[in-house]
Amino acid sequence: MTRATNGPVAVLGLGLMGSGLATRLLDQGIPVRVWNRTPERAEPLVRSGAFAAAGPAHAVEGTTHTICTVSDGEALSEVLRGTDGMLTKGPYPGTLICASTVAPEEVVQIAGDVPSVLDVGMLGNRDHAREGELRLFAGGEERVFNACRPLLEMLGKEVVHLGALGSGMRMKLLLNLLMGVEVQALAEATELASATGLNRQQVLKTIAGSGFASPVMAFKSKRLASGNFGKPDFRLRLMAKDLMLASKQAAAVGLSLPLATAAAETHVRATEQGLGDEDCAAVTRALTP
Ligand code: NA7
Repeated sequence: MTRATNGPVAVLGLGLMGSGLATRLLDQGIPVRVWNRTPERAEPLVRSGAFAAAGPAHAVEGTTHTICTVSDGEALSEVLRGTDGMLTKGPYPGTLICASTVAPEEVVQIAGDVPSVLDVGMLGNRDHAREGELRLFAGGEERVFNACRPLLEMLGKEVVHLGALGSGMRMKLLLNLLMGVEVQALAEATELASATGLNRQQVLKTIAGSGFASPVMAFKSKRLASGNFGKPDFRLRLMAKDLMLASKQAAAVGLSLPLATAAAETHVRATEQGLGDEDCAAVTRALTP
C-alpha cells in the first residue's frame, strides 16, 4: 500500500473545514502541524496531538504537504506572502493543496511560486471532513495529483482529478452556485408561506418530503423550521463570496446567469446586515423587511 505521506502535514486555517481535516489526519496517525490566525482555535487540536506553529512559515517547516483552508483569496495571499507567510523563507519544497475556495486564476498564479500545487474543491461539511467522507475535486498536474492521491483518499470517500490547475475551484464554485440558489429558493418559498398565512412548519415538512426537495433543501429545511442559524455548517458570508466568484466567472466568459447573480446580491446584502457568520440558511432573514 502506498503511504499517504512520508512526513508531517501542515494545515493552515482551522475554521470549520480546516479543524475537521486536521482531526481526520490525526485520527489516521499522521503527524500534523497547525496554524491559525486566532491561536485559540488550535488548542483542541493540540490536545489531540497536533503541533501548533507560530506562523505559516513555521508550520510548513519539514512538511511534505500543506493544506490551506483559510476563507478567501485575501486570506490565502496573506498566508502565502504576508508577514511570516509560508513563502517568506523561500520556495516550498512540498505540495500545496489549496482547499480554500478562491478564484481559479488565483491558484494558477500560485503555481509561479509553488512548483507542486493542487486546487481541491471540497464537497461536504466539517463532520464529513472529520470522518474522511468528503468528496474532493482536484485540479493540477497529473503527476502531482497521483502523488497526493493516497493523502486525498484519506480525507475523502470520492477523489476525482478534473484536469488543469483551477479545475477544482471551477467545480466547487458551480456546486456552491447550485446550493446557494436552492437554499435561497427554499427560503423564498418559506417566507411566502408565512406571509400568506400558511403554517411555516407544515410547509417546510411538505417541501422536505416532496419530489421538489434536493437533499440539501431537506437538510436546510430543519434550519428554517427551527430559526436557529448559529453553529453554522457553512457560513453565509462564504456563500456570498462563492456566488460572487461564480457570477464573475460567468461574466468573464460572456455568460449571463440570472439566478446566480440574484442569489449573489441577496447573500451580499445578508452579509451586510450582519448575518455573515450565521449558517447560510439565514439568507431567509434578508428576504423579510
Ligand atoms: P471558516 O470556518 O470561516 O474558517 C475560515 C478560516 O480562515 C479561519 O481559520 C480564519 O481564521 C481564516 N482566515 C480568515 N481570514 C484570514 C486572514 N486574513 N489571514 C489568515 N487567516 C484567515 O470557514 P470554513 O472552514 O467553512 O471554510 C474555509 C474555506 O474552505 C472556504 O474557502 C471554503 O469555501 C472552503 P480565524 O480563526 O478567523 O482567525
